[in-house]
Amino acid sequence: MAKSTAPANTAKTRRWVWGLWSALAGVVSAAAFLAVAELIALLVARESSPILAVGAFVIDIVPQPLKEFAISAFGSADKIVLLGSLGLAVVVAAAIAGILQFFARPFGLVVIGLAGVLSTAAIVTRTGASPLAFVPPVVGMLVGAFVLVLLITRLRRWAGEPGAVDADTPATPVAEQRGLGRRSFLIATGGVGLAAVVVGVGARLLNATTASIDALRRELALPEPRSTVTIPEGAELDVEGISPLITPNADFYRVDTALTVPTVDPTTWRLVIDGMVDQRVELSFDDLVGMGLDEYAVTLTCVSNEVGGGLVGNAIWQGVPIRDILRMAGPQSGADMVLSTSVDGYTASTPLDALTDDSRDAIFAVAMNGEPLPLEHGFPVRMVVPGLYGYVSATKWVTELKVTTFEADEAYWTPRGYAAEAPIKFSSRIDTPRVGTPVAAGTVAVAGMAWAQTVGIERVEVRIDDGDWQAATLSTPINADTWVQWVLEWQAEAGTHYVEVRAVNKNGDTQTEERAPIAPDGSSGWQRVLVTVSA
Ligand SMILES: Nc1nc2c(c(=O)[nH]1)N[C@H]1C(S)=C(S)[C@@H](COP(=O)(O)O)O[C@H]1N2
Ligand SMILES: [Mo]
Repeated sequence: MAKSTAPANTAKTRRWVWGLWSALAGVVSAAAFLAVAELIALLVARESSPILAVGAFVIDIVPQPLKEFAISAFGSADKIVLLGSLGLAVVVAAAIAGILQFFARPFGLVVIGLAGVLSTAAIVTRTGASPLAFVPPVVGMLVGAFVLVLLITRLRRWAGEPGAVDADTPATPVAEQRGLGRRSFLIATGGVGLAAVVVGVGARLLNATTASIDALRRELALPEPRSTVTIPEGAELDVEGISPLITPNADFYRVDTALTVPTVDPTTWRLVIDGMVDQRVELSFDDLVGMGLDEYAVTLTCVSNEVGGGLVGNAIWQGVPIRDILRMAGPQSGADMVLSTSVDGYTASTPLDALTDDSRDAIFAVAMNGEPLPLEHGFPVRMVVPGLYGYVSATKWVTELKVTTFEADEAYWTPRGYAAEAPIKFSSRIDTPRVGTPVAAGTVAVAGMAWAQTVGIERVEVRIDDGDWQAATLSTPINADTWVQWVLEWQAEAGTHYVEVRAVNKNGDTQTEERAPIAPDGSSGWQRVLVTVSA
C-alpha cells in the first residue's frame, strides 16, 4: 500500500495504518474475552456476565447526586446510557490494548489482565455470587489475552517488524513472509471476530431469556393447594449429620441431559396428550392448575445413584394427578406405555398402568417445597411418579404424553444401555458417621435414610463388624412414598470398625446383598463404611 508514496510520508502513514489494525485486533480480542465469558457463564454461573457485573458495580459506586443527575437527564433510559457508555469504554480500552501490544509489548496484555481483574472483582463481590462465579471472567481473560498475542504476532509479521520476519534467510523472502502475515492476520481477525459476535450475542440472549423466565417464575402466583401434607409427630429425628427429612430445593440433586437449563414460558406452555387415545387433549398452564392442586410428599431417586450415594431427595410437591388428565384423553386398549417428552427433546417411557393406577400418586408437579418448580427442576411442569427411577418417569419441562406401546416406542436412555422399565430398588444409606471423619469412643449415633417408594420401610438393621444385625429406631414415615430416617446408638470402642446397613420393606423383603452396578436398572447391595473410633 505504501509502495508509491514518498519515503517520509510512508513511515507516517504506516504508523497510522498499523495503529488502526492493532486497535481492531484489540477490539476483536475483547470481543473474544466477553463472548467466552458469556458462554461459560451460561454453563457454570449465570450471574457472571462481565459487562453486566461491571455495570452493576458502576451503579453501586456512582455517588447518589450523579445517579440522580443521570436519572433526571436520561430518565428511564439511564441504564441504556450506562451500558452504552460502558460499551464505548470497553471498545476504547480494547483499542488501546491492541495498539500498546503492537507498539509497546507487553502492555496490551497488561490492559487485558487489568480488565480481567476488575470484572472478576465486580462479579465475585456481588451478593449471591456462586463459588464458580470467577470462572467466566478468568477464562474469558485468558482467551482474550491469547487472541491478542495471536493477532498482534501476525500483524507484526505483516508490518515486517524486526524479529517478526526473518530478513537474513533468503529461503522465504521478506515480502513473501509479510504477505503470509497479512493473510493470516486478516483471516484470524475476521474469523475470531465473527465467532465472538455469534457466540457472544447468542449466549447473552440465552442468559437474558433465563433471567426473564426467572422473573416470571418469581411473580407466578399459584392457587393454594386444596390439601396439604401433614408431617407426623416424630417424622424427623434429631441426629447430628443426618439428612433433613425434606431436602431443600437448593440441595436437591439435579440430573438431566440439558446443556443449558431450558427456559419455558408458562403463559405459552402447552401440554398435549396424544397417541393411542380417544381424544387428543391440550392444556394450558392455567387449565392445569385450574383443576386444583394437591400436595404430595414423594422421594425421587436416580438410577445412577450408587449404594450410599446422594442422587436421592425428598420434596413436597404440588400438582395434579396424571390419571385425571389421561382419563380426559381416554387411552385405548393395547397401549402399555406413555412416552413423555420434554421441551428439550428428552423422552421417558413410563408403564401406562403406573400412571393410571388409583393407588399410585403419579402427578404433574408445578411446585416443589412451597414454591414454583425451580428452573433446573423442570419449571413450569414436570412429572413425579412414586416408585420409578427418574429417568423413566420424572420428565422435567414436560410438554407431551404420547400413549403408545413399549414395542412401538423407545425413550432417550433405552438405546443407551438402560432398561425400558425401572422400578426403584429399595435401599438404605448411612449418613453418619462418615468415612474419613473419626468419632470419639462412647455412644455414637449411626444414622441415615431408607426408602422403598410405594411399599414403605418396615425395618432398618445395622451390623457392626461381624456382629448381629440390630434393629435401628425409625422416624415416623410421612407415607410409603417417602424415605424414613433411622438411628442406632452404638457403644463404640476405639479402633476401626465396619458399619453396615440394610432395610426390610413392608412386604417383608430384605434388601439384597448382591452388588449391582447402576446400569441397566439401578445399583443394589448393602452399604458398608469403615469408621475410625478414637480413644
Ligand atoms: N427433560 C428431562 N427430564 C428429566 C431428565 C432429563 O435428562 N431431561 N432426567 C431424569 C432423571 S435421570 C432424573 S433422576 C430426574 C432428576 O430430577 P431432578 O433433577 O429434579 O432431581 O429427572 C428426570 N427428568
Ligand atoms: Mo436419573
